[in-house]
Amino acid sequence: MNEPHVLKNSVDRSAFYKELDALNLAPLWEVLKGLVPADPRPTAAPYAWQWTTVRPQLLAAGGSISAEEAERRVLVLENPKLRGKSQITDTLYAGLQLILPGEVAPAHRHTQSALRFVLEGSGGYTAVAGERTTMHRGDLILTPFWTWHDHGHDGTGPVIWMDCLDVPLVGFLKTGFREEHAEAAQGTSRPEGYSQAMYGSGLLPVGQSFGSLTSPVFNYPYSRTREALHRLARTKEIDPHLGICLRYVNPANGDWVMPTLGPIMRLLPKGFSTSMYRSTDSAVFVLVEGEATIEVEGATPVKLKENDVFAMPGWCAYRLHASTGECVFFSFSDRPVHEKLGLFREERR
Ligand code: GTQ
Repeated sequence: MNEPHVLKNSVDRSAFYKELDALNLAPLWEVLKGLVPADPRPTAAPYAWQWTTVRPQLLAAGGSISAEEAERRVLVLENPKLRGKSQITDTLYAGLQLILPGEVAPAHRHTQSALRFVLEGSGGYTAVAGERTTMHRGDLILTPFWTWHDHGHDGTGPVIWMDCLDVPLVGFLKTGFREEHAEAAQGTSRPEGYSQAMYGSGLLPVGQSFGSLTSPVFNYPYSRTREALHRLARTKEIDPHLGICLRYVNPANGDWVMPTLGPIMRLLPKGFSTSMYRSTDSAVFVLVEGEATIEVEGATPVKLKENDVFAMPGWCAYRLHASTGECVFFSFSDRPVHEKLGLFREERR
């Protein structure tokens, strides 16, 4: 039999650690519990941005730089615990973009996927991969990764939307590529409404096969979303943790609309409070209609009004409350990635 092992110097390891350090080596046992934590520890904090505070600053940006010069005239929503990183949560980017009448935000494409959720105005449009779509408040517009997109405005008054991108994730993977289009506004090859009619009407063209990663529909109009939610509010059993909660879908395969970003719309009836809930994905909420309260466990409840934005880090327990009338929340998160990697977990209390 072998002799049992005896430690030579277990008291003062510092000289040994210095030797390791000079060789670009590090002892795992000093960091193991942080590397492989018992549960997720987001750096981001829960945080609310009020529309009435942010909107005037965005309009001020409109007076100080053109959309052409800025390329994208956006105020980035920076999580207070992640300042300088252009992150609203540990994994998500969000910003508020302004476009004014007659302006064009020039065409480009990048490997980051983007969603736009329209907050104000009419007459704004986005052109995506050769088709233009007009923006109305509450519409969800997709610009799938590596598709040409430019934004413009043929109407009157400011048009404002929230940009939702997977910038931190693509940055982490070091897979960012971008290109500028030769023209500021890309040409269109299909009439407005083409994709909606072809793919977004409960019908699909016979004999056409689809790539599985992104939805062939790129505008999900609020008029339809709202109609669905309100109809269900009259008949559907309400999930105690989620309310009446629907995800936007790729009609070709039933999956999320994009590989990295999962948008959701939900309605809470008047006075309804959800039970405490948490999930691994981090999310950004926008209150679309009504007045609401978000209560994150251990924190003072925050009141939200229309167009207020709330950053919800992953694995934070929270409840939503429809304070006065019924309320509608848009949210997006990185849940599709968690699901694809087998990492998604939720806890319903
Ligand atoms: O509209 O293409 O907020 O590329 C950040 C990066 C918007 C856009 C952002 C972008 C865009």
